[in-house]
Amino acid sequence: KPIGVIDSGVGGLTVVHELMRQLPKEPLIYLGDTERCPYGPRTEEEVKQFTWEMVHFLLKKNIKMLVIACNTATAFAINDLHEKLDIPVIGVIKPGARAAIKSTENDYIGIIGTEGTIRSEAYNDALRQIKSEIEVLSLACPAFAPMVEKGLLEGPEARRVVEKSLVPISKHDKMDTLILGCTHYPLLKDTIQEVVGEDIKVISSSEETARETSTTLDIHQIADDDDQSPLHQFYATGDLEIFIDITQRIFKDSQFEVLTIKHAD
Ligand code: DGN
Repeated sequence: KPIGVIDSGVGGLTVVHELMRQLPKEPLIYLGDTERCPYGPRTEEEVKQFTWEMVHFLLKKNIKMLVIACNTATAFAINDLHEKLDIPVIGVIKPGARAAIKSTENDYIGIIGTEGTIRSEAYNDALRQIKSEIEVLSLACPAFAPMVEKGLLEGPEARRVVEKSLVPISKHDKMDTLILGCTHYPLLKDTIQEVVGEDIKVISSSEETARETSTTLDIHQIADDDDQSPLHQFYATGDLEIFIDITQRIFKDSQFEVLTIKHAD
């Protein structure tokens, strides 16, 4: 049985990339709701409804586990999903918070994410549950995910948008760790790192999320050993041309082949 992975668009592919690296035998089914991206400005109700629609699509594909590779959907829907689904559900916020706590040396952490994620304060809660004295600085960057969905990942225009958006935090002298609290942002990581400077550790939740997926799998069904090269399936709700282009760019240096990309009806 495959592991299902969802996101509002292409961002969750950064988590898929890491899942494939850490769990090379596991077949994955990805669904990106590219048609309705971004989720950031939407209401909690809308995000919940869209997330459930994606989950129902994947349940029909018989997934054994669900990874919500979207911070906005995790912030608004994870409790509901945990409660109502009888398969394991992994979000990206707790793993992201854990990675940041491991990284910070002065307990001063910055978070960038969508308006929804920042408004929900889900990261503040997750960080303080691990360590109560953490200082948090958060900033919504609504321009980033739409820019990534267009395939603009580097170059002068991307740099201009990132610089402008990060002004409120880029001169901060205490923050030593910055969480990329949206799965689209690792695709802009080099530009973000350049703008905030090399003294700040810029971290994403994908490694920790894949690790949590792997530990959870230990107690559930792991793929058969003879499943050497699993067949991954990638679905998008919107335009396939741009989805294929971005997918090829994300997986270009990878030994893994993206085998099928289909439109999710
Ligand atoms: N990739 C999604 C997240 O991690 O929150 C959100 C992107 C968006 O819909 N704006």
